[in-house]
Amino acid sequence: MDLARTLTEQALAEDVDPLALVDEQMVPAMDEMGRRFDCSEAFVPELLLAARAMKGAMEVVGPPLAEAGREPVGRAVVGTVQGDLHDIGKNLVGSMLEGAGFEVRDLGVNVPPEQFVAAVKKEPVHIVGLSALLTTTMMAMKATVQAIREADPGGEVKVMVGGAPITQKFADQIGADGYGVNAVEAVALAREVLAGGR
Ligand code: B12
Repeated sequence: MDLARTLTEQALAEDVDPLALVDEQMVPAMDEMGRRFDCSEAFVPELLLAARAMKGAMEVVGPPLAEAGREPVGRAVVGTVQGDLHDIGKNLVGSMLEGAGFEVRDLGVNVPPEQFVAAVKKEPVHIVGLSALLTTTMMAMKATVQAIREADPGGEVKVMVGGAPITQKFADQIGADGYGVNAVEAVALAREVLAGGR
């Protein structure tokens, strides 16, 4: 974690674009860890180390990413759905939204539907981003979309979904307003929502 932090600080000191650092170095590195895990070249302890390294690097790269934005352009709530503890992708989505100028409230991981509902009731929110990495938690995503719809019958709050097992088809099935394959698409979706395109 410390090494990742130091290397990230060095890269930023050398004027490497923070977005390029995330997109071209950090995300592909995590993808590579996923590939190794899939073919039993890496195991849970290595994954945890990689996740901690990613977290440390994100703590360094997050503020400059956010600075790249200006006045808040909109409000977003993000969280990983109930039963799911994966937060790297969700954190990336949150940081990228901040980078795009959104004010982001991160509810964390293992977030029950009622906590998302409480967050959208508390203050006006343009968009909610739900993340799920386990096939077993996809149903919690469905329940969360339903709960938000019931709490917001006028459809003011738009819901976007993402995470490795999520597809456009699944997003349509559960009635989400949008699906993004990565954090870059999450930003594009959020902008589209603000522009009234969804
Ligand atoms: C790192 C990791 C872990 C870490 C998580 C650390 C952390 N703090 O997040 C640890 C070791 C804790 C872990 C635990 C487990 N894991 Co795990 N894990 C992974 C791994 C290797 C990488 C996930 C990751 O961080 N990817 C990098 C990020 C950047 O990508 P991402 O999350 O997909 O996010 C991107 C997009 O999906 C998208 N996105 C994500 N969220 C959102 C939201 C919105 C709104 C939008 C638009 C886009 C979006 O944008 C992101 C950025 O580009 C994956 C394998 C893989 N290839 O995905 C397995 C994986 C997800 N894990 C898996 C499993 C089984 C588990 C465990 C059950 C293992 C166990 N037996 O204990 C536990 C579950 C714990 C729980 N209850 O959640 C399986 C899931 C299988 C399945 N079909 O459900 C996978 C696929 C591995 C495998 N091939 O078996 N895991």
